[in-house]
Amino acid sequence: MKAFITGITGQDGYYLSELLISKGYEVHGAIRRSSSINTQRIDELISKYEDSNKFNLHYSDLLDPSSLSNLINVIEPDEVYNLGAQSHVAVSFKNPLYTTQTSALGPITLLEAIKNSKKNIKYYQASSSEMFGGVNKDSLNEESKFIPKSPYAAGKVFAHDITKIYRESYGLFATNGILFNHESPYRGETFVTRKITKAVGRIYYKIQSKLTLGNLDASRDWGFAGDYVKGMYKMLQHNEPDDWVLATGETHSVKEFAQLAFKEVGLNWEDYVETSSKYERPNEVEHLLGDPAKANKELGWKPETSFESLVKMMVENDLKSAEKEKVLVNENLLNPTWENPSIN
Ligand code: NDP
Ligand code: GDR
Repeated sequence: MKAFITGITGQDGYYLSELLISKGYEVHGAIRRSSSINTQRIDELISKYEDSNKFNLHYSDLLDPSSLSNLINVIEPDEVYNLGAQSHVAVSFKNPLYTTQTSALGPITLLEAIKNSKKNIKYYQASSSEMFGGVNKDSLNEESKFIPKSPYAAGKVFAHDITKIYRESYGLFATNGILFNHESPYRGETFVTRKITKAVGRIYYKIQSKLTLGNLDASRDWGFAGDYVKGMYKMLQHNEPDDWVLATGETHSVKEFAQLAFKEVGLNWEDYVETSSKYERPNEVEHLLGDPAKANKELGWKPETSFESLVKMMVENDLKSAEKEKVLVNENLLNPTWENPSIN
């Protein structure tokens, strides 16, 4: 089996590649040319499979249609996982066109290439709980209404709809995985969970003094990325294409996440966390809670990692990296620039 993954350098790209390789797949991934190295998460896979055809990378971009259709023709994948996106909701307000183009044009280009190939290629679209908008405290499922609140979410709604349209119009095996937030030690450092656990590690080792966040009352249904990629895979093995929600069925506030993360190292979060409107969004998604019953019933999928284990896993990882950073800071080999908060 061959899989083609866009967004392979991202959090989910790493976990999905590992999973598919363990199942005997030949994995192909699209990477973007970048002025700085963007393969940190998958470097381990690159070197491990250097002498085999199990893990292969190709330059491409979701905004370069010819490169995507060429890759579909050359690789002849059995499955395409479209994970690529400008995935930061706050940044999508600053770069709305770019965000929408990657979210919307990428999927339609891939679906066209699959349709034109006349091969039975299965397609997975990375849909998002952000599409629901989080306007009340209801538990959300595949039937819930989409009320997008950001350019990111609006682009994802388009991609979700076009995936369904290609499924219904042309009989493509095109699925949408509506995934609620999922995190890990590989999570991007400007998403709130990782921003918190990175800061906890550095504060513990006294190379950071405070953590500045935005809306502490927002709540999310947070799961572990390693569990969620198993659900993506299961969707493409199902006998019929469809749409499925993956979530834990629990929601926690940003405040609760911070409280627990600081508690892991014996610190009181209130001594270190401050807030700034700089990290607030023009249109906030206040509350998200998912209902994974359909995925549980039809795919046999369930989350395996609790909220507490997730926080612990992320804190432990970031403690180890902060310990190494402290050595470099003490030897003046590293400038602790994280004291000046990033722009998102
Ligand atoms: P990341 O932000 O970690 O990774 C995004 C990936 O997309 C990176 O590989 C990035 O490349 C790539 N990318 C960005 N722009 C382009 C472009 N123009 N062309 C090609 N590739 C591009 O995201 P996650 O792994 O967390 O998420 C995977 C997908 O799932 C995304 O589509 C996200 O929107 C969606 N999603 C994520 C959820 C989550 O909680 N993690 C929940 C629901 C949906 P580079 O490394 O070069 O920047
Ligand atoms: P989200 O994730 O927007 O849910 O999108 P993020 O971690 O960025 O925000 C979660 C909530 O925390 C609040 N928040 C902060 N967020 C960030 N990034 N930085 C802060 O300092 C901060 N303080 C409070 C936010 O306002 C928000 O309410 C993620 C992405 O992975 C999307 O691609 C994906 O589709 C959704 O999850 C499901």
